[in-house]
Amino acid sequence: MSQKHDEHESGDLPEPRQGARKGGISRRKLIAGGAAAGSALPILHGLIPHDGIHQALTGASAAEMEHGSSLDSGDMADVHGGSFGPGFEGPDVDHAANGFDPSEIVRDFDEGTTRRLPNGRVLREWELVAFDKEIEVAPGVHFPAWTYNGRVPGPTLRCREGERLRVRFANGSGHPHTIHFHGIHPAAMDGVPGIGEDGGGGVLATGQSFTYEFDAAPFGIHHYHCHTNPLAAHIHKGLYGTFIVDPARGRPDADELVMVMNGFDTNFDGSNEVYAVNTVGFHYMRHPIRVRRDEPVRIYLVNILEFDPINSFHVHANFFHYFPTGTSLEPVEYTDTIVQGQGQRGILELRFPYVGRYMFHAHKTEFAELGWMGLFEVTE
Ligand SMILES: [Cu+2]
Repeated sequence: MSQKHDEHESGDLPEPRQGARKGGISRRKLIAGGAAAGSALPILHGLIPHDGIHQALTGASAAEMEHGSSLDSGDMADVHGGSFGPGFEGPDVDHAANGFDPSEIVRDFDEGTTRRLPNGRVLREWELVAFDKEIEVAPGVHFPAWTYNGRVPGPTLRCREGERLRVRFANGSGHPHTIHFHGIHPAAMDGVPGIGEDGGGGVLATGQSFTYEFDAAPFGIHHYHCHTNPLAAHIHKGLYGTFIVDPARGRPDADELVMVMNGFDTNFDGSNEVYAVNTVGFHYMRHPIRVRRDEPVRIYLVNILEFDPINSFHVHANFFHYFPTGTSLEPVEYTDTIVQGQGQRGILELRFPYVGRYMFHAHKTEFAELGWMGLFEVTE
């Protein structure tokens, strides 16, 4: 699927080659180095520059190039012999230093604060602050992120159809940013450079702030992200989050989860080295998502992945009902795999009839092997 590396889409493992620049490590080289499921973490740890942007800017040292090359030939056996257990028992990322934990993000819905307006409508308010922060996206792999409220993805904003919404945004980052919401709203509230500056909106320089205000419509699962140019950089650095508008009459009770499919170009070569749900590669392999047998589970799924045209979601040993964009209460598909382009999202509803551990992952094998896989742990 990669647009940039189609010469390698042969089905065979490609020959190791030098990366595009600087650190000399491409994701294809990661795959060639034997990033099978069980060995991917050590491979990632060994190959990706640990010091993020600083190292990428100065270039990798000769010793690190040697380190990377030495892995190319030595791990082919892992491609054929990998298992899911080994590789997930070593050091974890430092969630405390990150300031967020994907095991909490997956069930963290931010409903803001509400009050009743004189006309009877509910006014719902949030405060978002953009700031720069280094985060650890796989054990030992650091990334110089730009964040909303210090986390990637940003908070999952949740409201109800018909409410009035007010989002006060302050830009504390060293770069200009906006918040562009998906949904229906006036142009001045669209968070796009060159539109809305007359009213104090549009692109916001460091230290500036703006309050976005609009109605919650339509109901469904949407998202928000920075819309400053260059857009790929501003999105993939981490400025995005999920925006859920519940239908006025609500949805049936369920164990609700939010999953943002994302990735990170840790060596700035224009392609991702780490893929994930909710930022940390392989997190839910180390920390399975616990759900109850026969209880309804609802997954709010968003694809914000940059640089790759398509992402996908597959669950093992089960099927789900799929509601694209969540804008209908009737599912359109009963399946075990869906694909989403960037910006697409949808709601998945399912039950697990049997206890046990069940994988979920991108059905793009390369993404799965570079971090986008996890487990549901179904208990009584
Ligand atoms: Cu931005």
